[in-house]
Amino acid sequence: MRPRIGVTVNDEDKSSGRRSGIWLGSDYTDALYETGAIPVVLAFTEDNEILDDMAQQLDGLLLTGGNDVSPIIFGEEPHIGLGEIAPIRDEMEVGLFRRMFSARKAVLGICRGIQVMNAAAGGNLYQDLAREWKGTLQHSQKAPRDYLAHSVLVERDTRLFQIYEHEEVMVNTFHHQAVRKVAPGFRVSAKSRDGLVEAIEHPDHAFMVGVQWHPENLWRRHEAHRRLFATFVNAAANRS
Ligand SMILES: [Mn+2]
Repeated sequence: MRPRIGVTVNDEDKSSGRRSGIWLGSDYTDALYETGAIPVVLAFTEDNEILDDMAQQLDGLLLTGGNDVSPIIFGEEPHIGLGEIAPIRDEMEVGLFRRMFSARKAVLGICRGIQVMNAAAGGNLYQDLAREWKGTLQHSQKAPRDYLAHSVLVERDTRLFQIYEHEEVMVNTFHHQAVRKVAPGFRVSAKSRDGLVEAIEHPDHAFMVGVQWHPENLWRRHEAHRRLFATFVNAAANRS
């Protein structure tokens, strides 16, 4: 059976600026179809009973990219460089993540997704790298989505290294927030050359991985990035 992977969405269509809808780049769902899963696109709800059922019915969860994460989740006031947030999305993703984590089901967090994962598990974030981070690399590339803009250094004894098989991996980068304090139980699996956390994982879970880059824009041309989705889907399938 193909595993059912829940996929979270944006509350805005960036191409039209339209509100009160749902929007999701099809690169995510194509990656899941390609690697043998059924993507289940999750419309917004804050109903806890629905979230209970949702988590129970899903084999895995893909937390996708999008707006900034509200600092309320990690107990901070909004700093001056905080961008646009999506409170309903925050609420739903944090609730769903915690349920999937407790059930030890597979979770992959991408960009905003690694940030939600880290904040929901008790870590915190840089709200705005330009103001709060002293590194020198550009993390918001001004290049096409599939351009490999900077390298990350992968820790050898990690799940991520098993997938990427190299200590140095080229990635794209579209973020102005990032993991600051890593959540308890998680570990850093990759950093950029200016020392920023670019990937985390939980060593006690079969697949609990967050990456700051956007593999959904890279898997068509780069096998290692495709393998990230394939490993995630396999882990979800083994539970279903
Ligand atoms: Mn980056």
